[in-house]
Amino acid sequence: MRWDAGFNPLDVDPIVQEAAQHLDAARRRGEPMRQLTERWPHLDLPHAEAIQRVGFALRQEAGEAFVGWKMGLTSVAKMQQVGVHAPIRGRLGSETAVPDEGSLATAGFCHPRVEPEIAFVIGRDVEGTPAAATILDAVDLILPALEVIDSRYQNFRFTLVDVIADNTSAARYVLGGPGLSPAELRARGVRLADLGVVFEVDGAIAHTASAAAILEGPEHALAALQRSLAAEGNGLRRGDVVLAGAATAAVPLQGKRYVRASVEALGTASLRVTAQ
Ligand code: OOG
Ligand code: MG
Repeated sequence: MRWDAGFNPLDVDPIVQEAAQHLDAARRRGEPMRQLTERWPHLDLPHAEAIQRVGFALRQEAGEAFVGWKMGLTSVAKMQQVGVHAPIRGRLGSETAVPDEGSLATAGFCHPRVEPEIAFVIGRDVEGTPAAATILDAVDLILPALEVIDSRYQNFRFTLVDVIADNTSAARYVLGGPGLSPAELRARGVRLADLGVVFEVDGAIAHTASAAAILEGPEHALAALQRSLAAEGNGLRRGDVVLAGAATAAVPLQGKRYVRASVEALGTASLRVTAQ
């Protein structure tokens, strides 16, 4: 096993190992499973993080590369949709990247949903816990993005522990463009939190939001992520991709043909959807 951060004794706990294997099988087969916390009610947040780590290490063993991080449940719309009211953090893998304007078949997933995102590409390693106001100094590019989420649990229902263990439902992501650097955004006199987000599904507007719906602005999601990494002696690294968390509720992907996220000043990210 290869680990993406320091060793944690929970990583070799047999229940953690078994839970990670179950989730990985559900992911590979596209067959939803029972919540882990129904079977093992004692599972807590450290277990959940360990299950996520072990699950991602299984994918790395199979050749997948770590690309970066995703924040989730950073907006009220998202928290209300899934009934879990705390921001969460997951890992992005190279096999889950879909090119902008690329196509994705819904076959093989459990019950995929799609949501609009704002992504950061990190330009330099981050140390300590910079405030939201200064963490953008470490960012190279801010991009419009889409995320496909696919809970590996039946009925897309889970507790906080379950969803963290399930790598925060991460399934696919699309980085759009053209994007702007934080300096270019500042030069336009625009604040990141003031950008409008329009989410279109099959040509109709499904949801609109302001980027301010993501915590107090997307840079706060980045600062919160860095705080959680720094607490483990880790940090954001040059080249990492980070999703800030959706500003709107997600929409079921099944039966749809085309989805597009437009973020004011940043551009668009889009995805063609097929059944097979
Ligand atoms: C959890 C993942 C949440 C976001 O952007 O809020 C997320 C879920 O809704 O299944 O990715
Ligand atoms: Mg998301």
